[in-house]
Amino acid sequence: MFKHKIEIQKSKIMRTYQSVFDLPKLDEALKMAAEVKKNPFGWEHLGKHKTCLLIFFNNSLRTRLSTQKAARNLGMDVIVLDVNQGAWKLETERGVVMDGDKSEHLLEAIPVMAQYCDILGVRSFARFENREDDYTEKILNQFIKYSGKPVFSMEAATCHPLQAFADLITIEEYKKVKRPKVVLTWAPHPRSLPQAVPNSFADFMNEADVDFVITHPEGYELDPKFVRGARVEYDQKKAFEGADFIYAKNWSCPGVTCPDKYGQILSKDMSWTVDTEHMSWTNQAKFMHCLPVRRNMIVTDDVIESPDSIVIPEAANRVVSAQTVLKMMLESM
Ligand code: AN0
Ligand code: CP
Repeated sequence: MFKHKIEIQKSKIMRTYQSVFDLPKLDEALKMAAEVKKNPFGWEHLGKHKTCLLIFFNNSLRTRLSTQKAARNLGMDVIVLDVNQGAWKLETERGVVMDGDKSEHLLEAIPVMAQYCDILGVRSFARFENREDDYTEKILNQFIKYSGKPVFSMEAATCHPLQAFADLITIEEYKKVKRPKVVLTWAPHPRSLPQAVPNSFADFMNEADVDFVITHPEGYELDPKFVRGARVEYDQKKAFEGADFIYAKNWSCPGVTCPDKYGQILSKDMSWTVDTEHMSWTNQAKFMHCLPVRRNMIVTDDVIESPDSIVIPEAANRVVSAQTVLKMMLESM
């Protein structure tokens, strides 16, 4: 009896947030998100006298603003640090003779930053230098290990779980059938982008009650740990047939079927750009994208401006996902 109680208590503890598996239970998290959306100031007391530090190694518009808003709704103080603007240039490799332009080591910077806050958010994209470093989340895991504080991901090397949670919240709000067909489609882009968004989207869709299909040109196979049992369809038209949601995103080569091409652009095939003809193959699907999006590369003006585009409510739900996660982390402290 006693042991059982302890186990239940333990299962509610959320010390880190880096993937869907850190949420206690997805259906409970979704219910909590709906409550948070209805009553954003209902938990203002939780963050009183607590400081949230948001550390950005990369650019951001949505994550930067929505996470600050979420933390403030919970009564927290927020500090934002753009590491590459105004802080010392950081060395991240151990054992390096630091005689170059990097003045400080991450191994001091992390515990120092942790002195000034109660909870830390980190954005650190894939570097594409070494697949193993990226896929073992070398940077984020150092924050978890050396900060001694609760840490959450604001897009790390392989996952963007605040985005994917917001995406699932949005799908729940807009779905017209109990089990909608959701299609993740690759689309062309001029620069090499990480796999974090599609990986986390797959992670969440595989745990949700949806019919999930992934479509992309050959060579763009996502890591099996994210694809799991999902259907992969190389024919984009077949994948789109009967879809209720189209989720477009570019990603670079994940290096699964071609390890030497990790992080590279394998195709710029514009026939994959989501246009009105693509959308006509669907069941009047809603169009989604995490943003920022390159118009007329990923999606045409007509599609993103159409009444079926839900990219703005999707971005609005970034506050809800961040606030739900921060609330659960504060309750675990
Ligand atoms: C980033 C990416 O694809 O991971 C961030 C998306 C939220 N996108 C760009 O760098 C354009
Ligand atoms: N979707 C998203 O995370 O956007 P930002 O890169 O602007 O934060």
